[in-house]
Amino acid sequence: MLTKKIEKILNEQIIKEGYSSNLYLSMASWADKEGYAGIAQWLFAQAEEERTHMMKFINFINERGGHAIIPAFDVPPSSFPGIKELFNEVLAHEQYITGSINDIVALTIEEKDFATNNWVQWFVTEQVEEEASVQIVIDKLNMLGDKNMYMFDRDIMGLRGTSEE
Ligand code: OFO
Repeated sequence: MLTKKIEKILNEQIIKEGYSSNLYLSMASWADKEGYAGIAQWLFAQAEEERTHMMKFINFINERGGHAIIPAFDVPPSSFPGIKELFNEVLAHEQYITGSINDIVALTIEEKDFATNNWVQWFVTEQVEEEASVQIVIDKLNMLGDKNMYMFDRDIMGLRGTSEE
C-alpha cells in the first residue's frame, strides 16, 4: 500500500515522463521536417522509451493499491534553434528528470517505503544511462563541428537513444 505522499509524487512523475515523451516526439517531428532523418529516428525511439517509463509508473501505482491519474500535458516547443541546442536541451531535461527521480528515492526513505525504494532503483540506473547516451551524442556533435551535420545525421542513425527499457 502506498502512502498518500508516495502516491502523489509517483503521479507527478507520470506527468514528467509523459511530457518527456511528447517533448522528444516534438523534437523528432521538427528534425524530420528539417531533413535530419537520423536525428529524427533517434528522437522517435527516445520518445517511445519515455512512454514505457510513464507506463511503468502507471502500472506500479495501480499495482500497489493507488490510483494512477492520466494527466493533460503541457504543449512542448515545436521549433528549435538548431541541432546542438536541441541536444543540449535534451541533456538539461534528463538532468531535471534525474533530480525528480532522486526526490522520489529520498521520499521513500523518509516514508520508510522500501518496496517503492527498491522498485525505483531501476530508474536511478536508467537515468545514469540516459544522461550518458545524450552526452555521447553531444561529444560527437562537438567533434564533427557545425559544418558537418550531414555526416552527424548519418552517424546517429545507427545509434539507439538509450538502453532498452
Ligand atoms: Fe524517463 O528518462 Fe528520460 O526523461
